Amino acid sequence: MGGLELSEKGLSISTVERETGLLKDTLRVWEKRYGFPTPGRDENGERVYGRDQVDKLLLIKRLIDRGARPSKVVGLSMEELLERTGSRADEAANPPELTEALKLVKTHNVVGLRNRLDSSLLHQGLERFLQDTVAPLNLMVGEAWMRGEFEVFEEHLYTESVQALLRSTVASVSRPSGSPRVLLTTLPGEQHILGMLMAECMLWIHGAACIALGPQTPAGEIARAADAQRADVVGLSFSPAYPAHTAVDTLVALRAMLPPGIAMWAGGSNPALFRRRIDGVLPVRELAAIPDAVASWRANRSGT
Ligand code: B12
Repeated sequence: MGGLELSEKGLSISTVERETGLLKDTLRVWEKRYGFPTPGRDENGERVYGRDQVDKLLLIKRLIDRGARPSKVVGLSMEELLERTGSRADEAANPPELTEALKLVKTHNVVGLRNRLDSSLLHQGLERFLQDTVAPLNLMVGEAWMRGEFEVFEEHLYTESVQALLRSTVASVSRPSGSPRVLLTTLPGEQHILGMLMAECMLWIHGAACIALGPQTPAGEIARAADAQRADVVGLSFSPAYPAHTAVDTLVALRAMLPPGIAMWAGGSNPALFRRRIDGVLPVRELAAIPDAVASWRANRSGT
């Protein structure tokens, strides 16, 4: 997924830290304590990791985020990790129309995929489509990529198809006069945009107005845009791939740049958003929490 810094020998420890969210120190300690990961060395004696090791580390991280102890999971095989993370079991439980959509991506049938998605949208309506089709499909595409079943370009085919459909739908429901006015973007380095786009759809459905800046806006620019656009809320999206410390540091810095009257919402499944409270920043774990966030903002604004 995305342009990784893959030299012929493998990935540097910094890249692995960024991709997995596991600190360099943790990677070194595990190597010594549990005999995994097992990096090679480059010509300068620096550690280099293979893609297969990074895939395993992502699964280990996921189990640890759910409360597992490193001593119980770091030594497991890929098979065992897939079982424990539920990737295998989930696959069998997927609704057939989602499995079919995934097959259409795999066979590069973009027209078929668009038709499949259009039809689900018409049947389900936008809100259910986001929650019951797009959200689980994102997970399935991510899992398939982790099992090595999807190429980068296939993921791009998927993202582009969903993105095109959501954008055209948003264009038909936008009401510029809604409130709150939410400025939406991601921070530099965050290429995942579906979360932001899904949040935008959900906000429109619930009567808010969105100003979409697209992805990767530097904090200073976000503050200037919020002022120029008279935004009530700055909404940012963080995928689990985004480095935890950068997310927290930048949220704190941006909070200090924005006037107190502008709220900040940080959405997405990045665990850093939920580990510890960040003053003046509302974490939004899932789409279903958006209506409450909007209602609380309105209640505060009207002083009730
Ligand atoms: C498509 C995709 C890509 C595409 C993105 C294309 C694009 N233009 O968006 C590409 C190919 C570029 C890509 C790249 C990478 N990806 Co990727 N990607 C995905 C995938 C399949 C879906 C992406 C997505 O947008 N998800 C994020 C959103 C939709 O979900 P969410 O965070 O749970 O957010 C929900 C709510 O919280 C809410 N929400 C989100 N934002 C906001 C904001 C506000 C304001 C509000 C109110 C609510 C809200 O809405 C969402 C609805 O469900 C996911 C799989 C997955 N499980 O998500 C992997 C995934 C996120 N990627 C992953 C990885 C590792 C990467 C790469 C590091 C891979 C690499 N080796 O290069 C790069 C990183 C690129 C970068 N620097 O950002 C991992 C992250 C794992 C981890 N723990 O670190 C995942 C989880 C896949 C996996 N299972 O391993 N990826």
